Amino acid sequence: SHLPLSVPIKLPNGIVYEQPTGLFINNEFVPSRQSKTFEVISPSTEEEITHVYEAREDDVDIAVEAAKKAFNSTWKTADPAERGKVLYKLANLIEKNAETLAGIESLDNGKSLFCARGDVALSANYIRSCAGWADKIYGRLIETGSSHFSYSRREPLGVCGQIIPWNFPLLMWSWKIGPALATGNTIVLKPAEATPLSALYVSQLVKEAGIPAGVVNILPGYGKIVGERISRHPNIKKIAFTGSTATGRHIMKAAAESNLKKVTLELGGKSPNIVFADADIEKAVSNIIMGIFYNSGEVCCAGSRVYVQDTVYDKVVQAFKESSEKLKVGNPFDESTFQGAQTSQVQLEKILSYVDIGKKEGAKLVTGGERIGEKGFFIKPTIFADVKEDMRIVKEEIFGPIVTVSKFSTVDELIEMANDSEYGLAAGIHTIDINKAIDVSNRLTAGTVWINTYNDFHQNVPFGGFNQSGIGREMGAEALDNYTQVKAVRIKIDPKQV
Ligand code: TXE
Repeated sequence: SHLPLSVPIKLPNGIVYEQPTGLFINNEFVPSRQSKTFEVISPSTEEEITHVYEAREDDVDIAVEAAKKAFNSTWKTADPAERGKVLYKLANLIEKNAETLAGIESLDNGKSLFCARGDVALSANYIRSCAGWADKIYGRLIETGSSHFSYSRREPLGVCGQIIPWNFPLLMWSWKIGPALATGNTIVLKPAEATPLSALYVSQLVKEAGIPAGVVNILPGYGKIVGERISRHPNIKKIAFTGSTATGRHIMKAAAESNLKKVTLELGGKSPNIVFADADIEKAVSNIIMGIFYNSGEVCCAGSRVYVQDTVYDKVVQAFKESSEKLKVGNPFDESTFQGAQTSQVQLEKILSYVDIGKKEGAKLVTGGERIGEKGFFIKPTIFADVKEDMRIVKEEIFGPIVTVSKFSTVDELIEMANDSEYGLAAGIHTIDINKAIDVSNRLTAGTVWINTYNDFHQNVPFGGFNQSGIGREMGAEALDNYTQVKAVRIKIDPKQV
């Protein structure tokens, strides 16, 4: 293949930039060993954007070797403040390139610029937060009596494998690399095959920020090839994955069967978003819209099951329908677009198949349920009401702009319905009653509970799943725990020598 290592791309917002196409290993872009490439398409036009090099098993081995060398020679023992310094620089560079990055995300993923700009801001904030943590990683001094001096330290794990999905390519990159780098680990990361462009673009910024060669390695490629090799690699000490529950389960098995690498998983969800009769209905409706239609519904914690108290049920369904029908869906680069394209044809078809399933199951289609146009993967915001709790559209993660609305009367009945899920990622509560809000949030099986808000992230607030929604937490102090291991040191004090 004669694919150049970078190609000029003109974004629909007018920005022209150079897109790297190579694997990023040892701070250089290189062709894959086997010179294979794959096509990257724009979900909003279905046209080819470019090809990029496709990593294979042999490339993984080379990248792991580079990461291992960088870990042992520089990064593990670097002055923690130095790690912080380069991460601060990286955060600044992300901000400096914000419009280009947002454009790349919109082009590659199909999401609206409105959503993409939010991702870029969250990513920069999170990398900056990790920069701040870098020199504040502490062990403990443990009092064990006068015969010993005991303390613990938190040490990095080594080379970490990271596999990310296509719904938030840049944001998931930041959630993965931030805590790993702050704590002194090195990285081999695989972006999703559908959306490799932003991770390659920011690799230039990684180098520019002064992160040493080999610390961050980026390998675009397929899950079954690169992902599989990462999951089973004997020199990778930890794997962090975001994606489907099925693939997460598979990765955990691969980690166990190889070298028992530590595993953190951020998986699917079917999160309840609850509206009590006393809620501010207008605000609640705007939050249930943000909950399910933000990012075209491709959000692991999407509020995909809405529960409305019986006395306001009809009113809420009506207001939800009217507001949803006003949402602007279409060209992600149009400044007024709220919802862009779904990321792939496979997803488009999966989502539309659930529309048929819902209809067959006898749910009431309130609005939407169709593709928009014939070019680009656009779907109308879709609401099913009057659902039964055992319907597949209520049980299974659809991962698109489709929501079900159920009715409840008592809190006990609500809790039972809301918690009846194999997942447990997030939940939303809308009420003006503080007692109800706290009581219900305590009783929900969810890693995050949003009260009178939804899909509302902050870099210092941990995020992750109960049940089969995951293992471990991202962001906040908790994320650092997943990237360090505790070493206990015990020194015997010999009184004779005093
Ligand atoms: O996910 P996969 P898919 C859910 C969502 C979606 C469904 C299927 O419901 O409709 O999953 O999407 C890599 N070893 N979510 O098939 O397979 C793959 O290359 C190692 C929710 O795209 O989980 C990509 O980089 N890696 C989710 C990443 O895993 C493998 C986000 C995610 O792809 C692999 C995405 C393997 N054997 C999908 N197979 C969320 N929680 O946000 C694939 N991969």
